[in-house]
Amino acid sequence: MIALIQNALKYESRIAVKYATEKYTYEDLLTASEHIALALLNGKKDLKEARIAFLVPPGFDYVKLQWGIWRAGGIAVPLCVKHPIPSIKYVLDDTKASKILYAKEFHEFLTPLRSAAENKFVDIENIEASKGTLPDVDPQRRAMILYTSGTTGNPKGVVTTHQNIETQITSLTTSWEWEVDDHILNVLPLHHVHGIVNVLSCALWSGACCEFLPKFDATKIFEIFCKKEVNLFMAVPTIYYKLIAQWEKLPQEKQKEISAVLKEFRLMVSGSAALPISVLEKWRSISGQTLLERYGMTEMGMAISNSYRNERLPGYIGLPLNNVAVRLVDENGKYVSGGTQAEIQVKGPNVFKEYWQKPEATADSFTTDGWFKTGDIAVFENGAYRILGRNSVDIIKSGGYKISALEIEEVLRKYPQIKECGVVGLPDEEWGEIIAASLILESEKIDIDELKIWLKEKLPAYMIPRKYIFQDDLPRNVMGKVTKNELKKMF
Ligand code: MCA
Ligand code: AMP
Repeated sequence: MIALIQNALKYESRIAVKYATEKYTYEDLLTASEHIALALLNGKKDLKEARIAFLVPPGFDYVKLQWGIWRAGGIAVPLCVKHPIPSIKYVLDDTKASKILYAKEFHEFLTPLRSAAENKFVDIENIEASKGTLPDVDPQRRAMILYTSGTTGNPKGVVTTHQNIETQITSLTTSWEWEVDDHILNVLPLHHVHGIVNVLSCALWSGACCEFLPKFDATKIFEIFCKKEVNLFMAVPTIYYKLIAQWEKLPQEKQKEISAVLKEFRLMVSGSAALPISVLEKWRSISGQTLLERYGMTEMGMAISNSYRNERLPGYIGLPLNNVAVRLVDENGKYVSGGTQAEIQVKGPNVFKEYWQKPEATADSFTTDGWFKTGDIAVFENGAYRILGRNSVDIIKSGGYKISALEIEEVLRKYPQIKECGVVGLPDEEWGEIIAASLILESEKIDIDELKIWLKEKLPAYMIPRKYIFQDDLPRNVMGKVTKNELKKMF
């Protein structure tokens, strides 16, 4: 049996999932996921790694589907509840999902896709009971596909096995000393590792409680915290920035109440993007908590982390987690020692299996001796790693999301009034980076509000450029390639 599910047998009567006033035990989760698994199998012995996509809001349904798919031997493909149809279609086509399980609220939204393959789409309320036995799923088998943007082509499906996920979970549950009595609030999207592995799966591995707040809302987060049940929180730096802004707006009495509650937390973690020292310090003054910053990637879960017990260095990501080997390698493939900046490379059972049906991209992302090339540039100094940036300007991190400038440019170029464009990320304290586009127009004028409406149908909201300039031509080098660092200066 999959270790995460086997583990749950130990905690049957404990609360696994909470959402508003709804509470579900581990026993509820085991029963509901078995029901889903048997229904998906529908008399078959094993789904044999069929890709099963699911589109449901964060909550008990999400977890029962994820576990049900795994228990039937399928590959779980979580879809983002905020993505527009073209992004959803891309994932369904790329994975060749054999079933798409969805919550009622998405029925209408999915109409354009459903009409072409009605029998693949299943409203989860209509899942019918079936009898049978569940397969024994080997830990080396593929478990999940999550999509990530890169510097070439379309987003790639990152395939992790049950073994990969188990290692990603246990390196965190041991390092951050997860306990059975922990109670975490999950406000993160559930199509990325941060929300799925670090928060949800670590909680469930530990017999702890994962409470969901499906939509980020600073006021509601503080309300939940003030009930004094939650003792753990993990988020991207933008969320801490927004919580600080919200706290600052409150009357003094309320501020005091919230600060007193926050001081009692066991642990607060930040990651997915660089944590500005200003945010770390402000949050410390509000909450008494020194955020634990860690570093990870969809392809490997978490690799490097500040210490749970010892001093946490602001601006640094810490040291490799247990079971994770890390080295710094320069552009000539030479291993560098302390003080020199170079690429982070990672090896270990946490590292993904492959990019879905992209053997060349998979091979390119590893060295010949099996190290995963992260593309992140770091330095080792003062006894810890510090991230300096990435080896590509075309990868933008905004609100913790990894975004490809090239993907946005490709869509912009399809707009009738746009002849050419260049997209960059500009430093921003709240979002990490904000997306900016330089447009070269076919016509004299363009209505940016109309362009944004058009873009919203094609791209997730977090990929829509927020700043625009208009140019006659983009800055280029002698080879004709757009010089993005020059372009950044022009904003
Ligand atoms: C939204 N808005 C933005 C952006 N996103 N503006 C600028 N830049 C952006 N990136 C604007 C919207 O247009 C809207 O403005 C307003 O903010 C609210 O939009 P909404 O979609 O409701 O945003 P939100 O819910 O407030 O989102 C903020 C967020 C979200 C909660 C910080 O970005 C988020 O959940 N980020 C986490 C992503 C994550 O989990 N990444 C982990 C992947 P208007 O009202 O004017 O239209 S990385 C990972 O997994 C690795 C392994 C790792 O290391 O963790
Ligand atoms: P994703 O592909 O969405 O999983 O994002 C992974 C990327 O997020 C990494 O390659 C880093 O560039 C970035 N990242 C994650 N954690 C941190 C951190 N603590 N500091 C700086 N960058 C980070």
